[in-house]
Amino acid sequence: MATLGRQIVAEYYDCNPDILNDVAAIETCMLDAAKAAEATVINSTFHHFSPFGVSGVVVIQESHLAIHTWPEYGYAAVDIFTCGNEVDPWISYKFLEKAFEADYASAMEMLRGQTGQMKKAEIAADDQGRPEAQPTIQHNRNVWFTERNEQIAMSLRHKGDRLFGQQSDFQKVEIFDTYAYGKLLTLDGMVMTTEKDEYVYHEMISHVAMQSLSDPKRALVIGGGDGGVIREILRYESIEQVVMVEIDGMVVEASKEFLPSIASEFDNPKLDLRIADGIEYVQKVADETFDLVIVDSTDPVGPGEGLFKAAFYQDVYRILTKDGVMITQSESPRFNTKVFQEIFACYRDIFGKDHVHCYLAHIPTYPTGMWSFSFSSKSGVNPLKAFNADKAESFTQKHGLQYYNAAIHSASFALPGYVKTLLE
Ligand code: SPD
Repeated sequence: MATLGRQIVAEYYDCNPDILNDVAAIETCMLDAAKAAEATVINSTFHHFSPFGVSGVVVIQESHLAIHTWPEYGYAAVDIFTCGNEVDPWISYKFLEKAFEADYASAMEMLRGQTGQMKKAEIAADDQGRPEAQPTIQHNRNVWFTERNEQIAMSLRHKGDRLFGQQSDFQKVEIFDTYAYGKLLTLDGMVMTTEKDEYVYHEMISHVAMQSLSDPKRALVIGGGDGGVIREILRYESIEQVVMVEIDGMVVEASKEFLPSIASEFDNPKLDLRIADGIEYVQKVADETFDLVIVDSTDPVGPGEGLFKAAFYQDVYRILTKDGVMITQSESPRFNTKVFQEIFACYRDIFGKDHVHCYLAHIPTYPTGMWSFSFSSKSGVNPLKAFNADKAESFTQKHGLQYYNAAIHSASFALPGYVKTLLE
């Protein structure tokens, strides 16, 4: 029977759930399945959905391959539609069975568009007598990384291939190449930093304290495996030593290889890098050791969870010198409201209500764009009074900082009404 096309409707059971929940892996599998059947790929669009699952389509010159995955069931539903006789859809079907590590797969083929049942209209080709045009086919990949909670999502389009992707002993470490923000480092599916806006976070977590302290000599950085914080702290001549305690050596190594502009100071002789658990480290440090402690944690899931607990901050308080300051990233007031409120309450319990200040910065690649930091001081150093605007401004100019400056220093402590209310 003559038909216009063939469609295979396929089911894959007991697949590898990690593959089914990985948008970059699914896109690659589907592209490779199309290419294995010698189809010509034109376009691909893939999205990750909440809380699990990937949907996407590969448009081929000979029709399409489409997929929806349910990682929680190890199940994928696929359809492969091909026109003409050049491409065999069963090759793609078989390819995907292997690629998804399916224990069981089934499929049925439908013949689409029986030509004997249709009348073909004479439609004039728009070639005006010219020889048939041979369009150049350019594959346009449309693959998105998405960070989300149940109500809010932030997506970045990337080039499709993951530059780095490994499960460490602590978390999934991935690096993508995004169109708008350059290379992107994610941990367990959460944005940590990107090449094009990292300066906001790293300048604001470092310079607000450094410009409020007089001659800080010893700094401790907990986390910060991409190297952005130490890069900023080590700009200061007063700093004699920076101890950095990062739990995951894989983050440091991946950053050195793929984010060299951020991970640029790992060879600095003032740096004492320890791949270790920051919570255990602070327990062993002597009282009043550090002038500055910066907690550049991940979000409070996985290895970052203990860095949001009172016991850890009690140790940080103890190891700060008399006028010492602690800075933390304290999440987004909108995206992580509960954590934001709880963590500030915790700091106030430990440092005293008037010794804790919240400040904000605009970070485009973090969900909601608004991010908070905390400034907590042992003796009541006030970040608005203690800093010298002229000194801060000349430091900014000398080092070509891109976000921090004297005006931003003060302005960042001005809080919108709803943020003040959350903190009350
Ligand atoms: N959701 C992002 C929370 C911030 C995590 N730390 C960023 C690491 C950058 N050095």
